Amino acid sequence: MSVLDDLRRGVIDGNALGVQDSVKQAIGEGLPPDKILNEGLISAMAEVGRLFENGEYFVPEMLIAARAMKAGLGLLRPHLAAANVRALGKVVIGTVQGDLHDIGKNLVGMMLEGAGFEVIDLGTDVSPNKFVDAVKEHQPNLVGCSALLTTTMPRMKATIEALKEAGLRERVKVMVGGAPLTDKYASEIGADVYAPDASSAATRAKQAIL
Ligand code: B1M
Repeated sequence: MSVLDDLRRGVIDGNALGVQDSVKQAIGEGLPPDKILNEGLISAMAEVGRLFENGEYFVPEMLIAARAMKAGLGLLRPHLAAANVRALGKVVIGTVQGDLHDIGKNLVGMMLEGAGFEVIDLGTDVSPNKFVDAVKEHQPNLVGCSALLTTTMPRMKATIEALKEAGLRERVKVMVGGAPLTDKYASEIGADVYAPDASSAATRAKQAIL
């Protein structure tokens, strides 16, 4: 078994220490960080999602797998970011109000860092006002909103409206993403950029601000 097989197995089994060991080993073997991310961690979480959808995994197993993945992400983060030293711009990112899913948002944040952005992560359950306050404080080029639930998608529109009301909308680009979103929905709510995954998020964020 290759180290990436071990890594995927570790995430699927929710073995956080094993995942950390595999990430360290993969880095030690000189595998590119984006390969460890895409073919290890992201690929394993896709399998976890499939197992959940097939009724083979339930919420506790998902949560344990998610924690294992995050343990690996923590170790990988500086290696992704290290490739680029000069910040291309600043991004404020968060998962919208009512939504606690952060794995995809964290991946997007890491890919943005890897692409050379400075990333300010507001975490999960971020209210429109908190996004507004962060834009005032950090003056980013781009605001990134993530949502994984159909019930929380409307909070993206509320965030864009709050930026308008605060007179900040023209100063920042807004990028949205998350599994239930579509390009069409992003346009309807007035977002500037929609990205279906973490790698395209990095590319499209660059295109949007450069
Ligand atoms: Co939840 N969950 N979950 N969950 N969960 C989903 C999303 C769900 C589709 C599962 C299902 O039913 N098949 C479903 C949503 C249904 C819907 O709304 N249509 C669901 C549900 C219902 C729930 C609860 C309500 C369950 C319950 O309690 N009954 C609950 C809600 C809690 C809350 O948020 N208030 C809940 C809870 C949880 C856990 C806590 C157990 C855990 C989250 C742990 C965590 O994030 N820390 C969890 C998980 C892990 C999942 C699944 C299995 C996996 C999500 C994930 O991490 N995917 C998910 C099922 C699935 O996706 N198949 C599911 C991997 C990640 C890499 O992908 O997040 O899509 P994703 O991110 C991608 C892209 O979407 C994109 O790039 C990322 C990387 O490529 N992207 C962006 C994301 N954000 C972006 C932002 C951008 C650009 C691109 O720009 C800013």
